[in-house]
Amino acid sequence: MTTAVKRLQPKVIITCAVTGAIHTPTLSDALPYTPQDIAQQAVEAAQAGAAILHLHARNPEDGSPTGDPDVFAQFLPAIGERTDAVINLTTGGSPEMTVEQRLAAALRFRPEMCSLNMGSMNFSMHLMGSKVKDWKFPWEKPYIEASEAFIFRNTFRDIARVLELMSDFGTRYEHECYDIGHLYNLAYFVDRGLIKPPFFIQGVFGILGGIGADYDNVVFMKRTADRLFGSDYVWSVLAAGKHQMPITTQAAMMGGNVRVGLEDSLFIGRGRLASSNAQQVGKIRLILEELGMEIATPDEARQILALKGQAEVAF
Ligand code: KMH
Ligand code: ZN
Repeated sequence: MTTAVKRLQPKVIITCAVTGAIHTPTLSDALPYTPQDIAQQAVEAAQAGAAILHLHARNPEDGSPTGDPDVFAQFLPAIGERTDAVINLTTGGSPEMTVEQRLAAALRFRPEMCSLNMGSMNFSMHLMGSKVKDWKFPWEKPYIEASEAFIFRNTFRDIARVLELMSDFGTRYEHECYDIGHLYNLAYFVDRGLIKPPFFIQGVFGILGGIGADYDNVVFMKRTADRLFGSDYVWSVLAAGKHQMPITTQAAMMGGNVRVGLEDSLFIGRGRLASSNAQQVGKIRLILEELGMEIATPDEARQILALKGQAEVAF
């Protein structure tokens, strides 16, 4: 333990968010949406170094987001058979889903992890795709445009409900915090004993409606989390679009973990679309290893995050 980086964090956990609900098929041919493609890209991302796979489902015919557990069932077993990566299911879903729809897959499959969004907010992607003339599917343009009026609902009661409904399953959370206030919402639940350490905070930077992807903001969020939670939390960062690689690299340099994947950015470099999720995982892995950091295996991530283990899921 001679370097500052090693003192702060021996291994870095890479999460890959494989498809999400923000981007649409026209924006990138690489965005997976059939169960086969989601499974294949997830497995390849794990092989490239992702210890955690954050997963959404999409309708196989047109790539529109869905929370239907029957669609998740078409790719979860295939991923579980082919990799030992930690499966983390979304409970954020998409703008068009109710909180119940967002939770359905996590309730059925009882994964090792699920996301838990820590506050309500504007969440807009209406600036995306302004240059697109021909959309592959009719749902895409209205979906993107409607997000200008979207409120991403995560009230205290909603969060409490997720915690209550998931409490018997031993699932732990990726606490998505899109602004400093969301850390205080998390502290509210920690103070009431409803969330136990070590909890995994995913700082989200650069969503229109959330905190901006600025280096000062990353420092501010980390300092606030340190003040509120001391050593009770494990920190990770994602950043949207072109900010993905610089901001996640900064977070890792500060002792944090990182999330990449086509859910968060479709790009691999300036103006260059990524060819796959694995390409982004490979890039951040290379950057971190060149900086002298080591990448956590799935079992090391399980240990760091006190997860229940792959044998305890229901798929
Ligand atoms: N798309 C990310 C910015 C969720 O799935 O719960 C947020 C997200 C939400 O990952
Ligand atoms: Zn997500």
